[in-house]
Amino acid sequence: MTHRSRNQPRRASAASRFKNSISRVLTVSLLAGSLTAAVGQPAAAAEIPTGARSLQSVNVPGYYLRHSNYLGGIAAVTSASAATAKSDATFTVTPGLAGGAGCVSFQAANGMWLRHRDYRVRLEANNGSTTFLADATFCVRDGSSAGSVRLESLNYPGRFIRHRDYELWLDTSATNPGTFTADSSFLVGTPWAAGRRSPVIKGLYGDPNIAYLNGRYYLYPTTDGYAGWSSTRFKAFSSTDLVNWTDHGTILDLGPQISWSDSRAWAPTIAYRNNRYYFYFCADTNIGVATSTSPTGPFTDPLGRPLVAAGFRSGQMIDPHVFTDDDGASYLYWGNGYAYGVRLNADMVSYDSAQVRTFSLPNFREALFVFKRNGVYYMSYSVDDTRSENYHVEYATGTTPFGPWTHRGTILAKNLSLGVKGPGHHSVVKAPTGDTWYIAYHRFAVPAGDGTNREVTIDPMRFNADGTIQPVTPTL
Ligand code: FUB
Repeated sequence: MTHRSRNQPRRASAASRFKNSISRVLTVSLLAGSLTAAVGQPAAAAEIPTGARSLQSVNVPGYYLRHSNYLGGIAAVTSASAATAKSDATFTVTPGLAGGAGCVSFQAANGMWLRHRDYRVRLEANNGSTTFLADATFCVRDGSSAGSVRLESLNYPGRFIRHRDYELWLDTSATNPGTFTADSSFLVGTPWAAGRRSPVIKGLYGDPNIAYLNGRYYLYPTTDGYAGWSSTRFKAFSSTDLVNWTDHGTILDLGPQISWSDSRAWAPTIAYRNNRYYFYFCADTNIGVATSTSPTGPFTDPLGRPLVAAGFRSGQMIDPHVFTDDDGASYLYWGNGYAYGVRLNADMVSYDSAQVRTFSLPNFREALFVFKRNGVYYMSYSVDDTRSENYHVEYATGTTPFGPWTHRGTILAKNLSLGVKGPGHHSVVKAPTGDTWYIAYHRFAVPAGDGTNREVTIDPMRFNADGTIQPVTPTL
C-alpha cells in the first residue's frame, strides 16, 4: 500500500531541530505538564504510566495524537483549544487489552479504543473479539528522542503507530523510511482533559454502599484484589461532589476489632440513628454491627457476637442493608439465594427473629437495597454471580417495606461496547435537594478485571413519569 504525502509539515534542519527540541520540551512542560523524561536525562526503559495522558508528536511540536470522526490523527492543541479538541487528544492508558509485558491500550472519553484495522488507526468499540483485543494493544518502545516512546503493534511486530499526512497509520520502517522513526515517536504528557472519570475511588473495590450523611456523600466498599474476597478490613471514602473522594483509611479491622471473626470482610452498609452511626458488615458470612459517633469511626462492636449468625437461615448471611422509613422505623435486609428482611428494634442492634420475612423476588441472588420515592418502596437486587459478566441489577416495587413486591425488570446490565462487565451490587442515594438520584455499583475493573478485581463507579439513576426506573447507561 502506498500513500501520497500531502500537507506534510515542513522538516527543520538537524541543527535547528536540536535547538527546537530544547524549546519543545520547555513548551511541552508548560503546556502539558510533566513528561515521562526530559531531554538531557538518560533514556529509561520506555513505558507509559496508566491513567489519562496526552501524546505529543516529537517532530511536529504542538500536535497531539487524537481521534476525529473515529479515525486516529495528530492535530494542534493549545490551552486555548475547545474542550472537545482537548478531550479528543486525551486517552486513558490501561494495561494492554490483550496483555503483553509493557503493552498498553488507549481508551477515549467515549469508551472506545484505539485499534488498527487495515493498518489504519481507528477509534472503535470493544467487541471483545480476540482480534479486537490484539489490534487495540500496543507495546511501548523507546522513541527517537530521550523520553519519547513508540507504539509497536502487539499482533503485527515491526509495525508502529506513526503519523503520515496528519493521519495515524500502522506502518513499517519501509514506509517513508526517512522520517519513520520520528513520525512514530511521541512525548507522553499530562492530559489535556480529564480522561475516564471512573473508577470514582482509585483501586480495586466492590459492593459500594453509598450514603449521604451530615453534608457529605460516603462510600463503604469491600476491598478487592484478594482471591476469594479475603480482605479483612473496611475502608471509608467521602466526597461533596461525587467526583473528588477523600480516603479515610481503615475504619474497621476484623482481626483486632471483632472478637468472633477475622476473615472475609464483605459488603458493608451504614445507618444513622440515635445520634450514632451503625455500620453493618459481613465477616466470614455472618453479619455484624459496629457503632460510632462518626461515619468514619472508630467503630466498636457492641454485641461481641454476630447480629445475624451464619446458618441462621438458608443461604449465606451476607449483604446487609438498612432502610429507615419516614416514620423512623428501620429495617434490615440481607441474604444470598434467599432474600430476608426484619424490622430492627430501636437500638438498631437487635430484632425479633420470629418476625424475619422471606421475600420471593424473581432471579434474586444477593445485595438487596431498599429505598422509597413518592411513597413507593423500591426493592433492588443483584442477579447472577458477581464473577459473571452477566451479573446485573433488577428491581421490584411495593407498597410497604415488606412488599408485596411486583417485579419491574432490569436497572443495570453489562455494556460490552464500553468494556463494562458484571455491573452490580449497587446502592442508591438521593441528592440532598431535588429529585436527583444516583446509583453506585461495581463492575469488573476496566479493562482486565474479574469478579474479585472490581472497581466502583457512580451513574445518575432516572425515573419515568410512572415511577419505573429507566435503564442506567453505564458511563466511564
Ligand atoms: O464482595 C463479596 C461478595 O461478592 C458480596 O458479598 C456479594 O454481594 C458479591 O458482590
